[in-house]
Amino acid sequence: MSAARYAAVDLGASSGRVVVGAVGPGELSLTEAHRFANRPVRLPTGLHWDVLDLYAGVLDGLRAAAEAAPVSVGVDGWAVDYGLLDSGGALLGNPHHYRDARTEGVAEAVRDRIGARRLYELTGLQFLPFNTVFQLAAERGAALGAADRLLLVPDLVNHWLTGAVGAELTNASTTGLLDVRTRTWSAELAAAVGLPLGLLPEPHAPGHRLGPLTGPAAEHTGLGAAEVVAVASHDTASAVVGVPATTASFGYLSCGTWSLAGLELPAPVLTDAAREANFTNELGLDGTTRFLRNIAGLWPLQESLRTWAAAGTPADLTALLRAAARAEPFAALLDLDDPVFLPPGDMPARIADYCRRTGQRPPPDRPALVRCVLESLALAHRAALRQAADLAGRDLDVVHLVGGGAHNALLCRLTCDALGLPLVAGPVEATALGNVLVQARADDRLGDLAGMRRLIAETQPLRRYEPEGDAGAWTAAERRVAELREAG
Ligand code: ADP
Ligand code: LRH
Repeated sequence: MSAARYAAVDLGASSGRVVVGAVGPGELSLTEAHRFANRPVRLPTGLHWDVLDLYAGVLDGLRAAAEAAPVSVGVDGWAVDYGLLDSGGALLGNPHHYRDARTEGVAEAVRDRIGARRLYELTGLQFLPFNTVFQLAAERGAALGAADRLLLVPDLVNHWLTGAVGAELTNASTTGLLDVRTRTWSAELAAAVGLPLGLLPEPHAPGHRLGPLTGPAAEHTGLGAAEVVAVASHDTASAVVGVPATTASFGYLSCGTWSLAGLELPAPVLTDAAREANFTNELGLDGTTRFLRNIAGLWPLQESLRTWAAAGTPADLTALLRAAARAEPFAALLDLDDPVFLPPGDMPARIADYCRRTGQRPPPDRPALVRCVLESLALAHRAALRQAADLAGRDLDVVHLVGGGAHNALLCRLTCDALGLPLVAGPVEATALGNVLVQARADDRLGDLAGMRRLIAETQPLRRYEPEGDAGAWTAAERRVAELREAG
């Protein structure tokens, strides 16, 4: 059987890409057809995604992919954000960015009104101020009243490509509106934020066929013969599919703009301890649970690079990482859960302020700042994965780090040492691979999840790290971060 090709659209917070995956017996390869920047826009109404520009990137990418004659197209993207459509199908305004400040205070008020315990019992989700349920409670203006449908971003793209309306389950599980046990929309929660339940479309599982590309999408891309298949449309769910695990006792770090640190489990963990530790139970492929915590990830580094570039003094990331590897270890540390690191802005200034506020010397130069961010991230990785294993009663024998962070050898080394476990870095494009493999399975080319992962492990370049260095130094650093958190 020769290889078949599938087009994967992956919309990340920092960039979007369309890749073509070729899948055959013992064969799996990816070719990038198109990559485009994802540049949020600040309007008087707040911080928005430029969703039409992103969709233009999707169409251009699919047109470039058409040459490979893909059997199908799958779309994944970041979680929680949505577009509202009126009864004629028109988009009611540009979707807000989850980093927009409009949920400040609102999220806490909704949580307190419903009760943190009840929310967790119903949804199993960690409290993040931008969960869809809180964004809806913060909706101002007329859009919600005029809306006929709410579509999460990948579902919106699927709708524009095919006309189909639906809610893919892995992404629906991030909204704070899906009942974690029944996997249907919760009428109680929708009512609690004044959302008419009818706005939420019928959920479907990954593998569901949405139909062929139609209308302008088919015309522009030349892909009228291809079908759109629902994949695990939450990018993190696709990334977890793309983890090249070969044993059952693995932890993962899906590390890009965010780091998502956790375990794959057969069922949710809904204990008080899991809630208090703010762990989430999002849905994965084949009914699995993604038991994980969000960590700030590479965002503080990304925002620092953006700040320097905007000031006319851009930095070269490769050179900077080389210098950071030689910088003084553990000079200053950050509690990356501190809300000051969430919104866009002048991150180097914020890091310096944070250090002053916590009685530490601000990083004296850029390499020191990068070292401080990466060590803090490695410590956050350690804390989250150890806590996940504890809460789930599991032992870990290996950690997989996938996503753009796998390019960052210093981060991989620090994370491996902090955890004291072997770490396998790669694939960088785990999300796109997970997307492609779910399409290939819908095309009867592949079997179970373990088989998909074996194929990735056998075909993709991976780098293995073994723990080195002084384990005691990491324990001492962990204690310092705990003290910073208590003091903050
Ligand atoms: P997202 O899907 O959230 O947009 P990605 O998985 O694409 O994120 O990861 C983006 C991050 O990967 C960047 O912020 C950067 O820190 C890191 N990265 C990408 N390429 C490199 C590289 N060549 N060296 C080091 N880090 C890299
Ligand atoms: C990563 C991600 C993450 C969500 C966040 C909004 O891209 O989807 O899983 O929590 O974006």
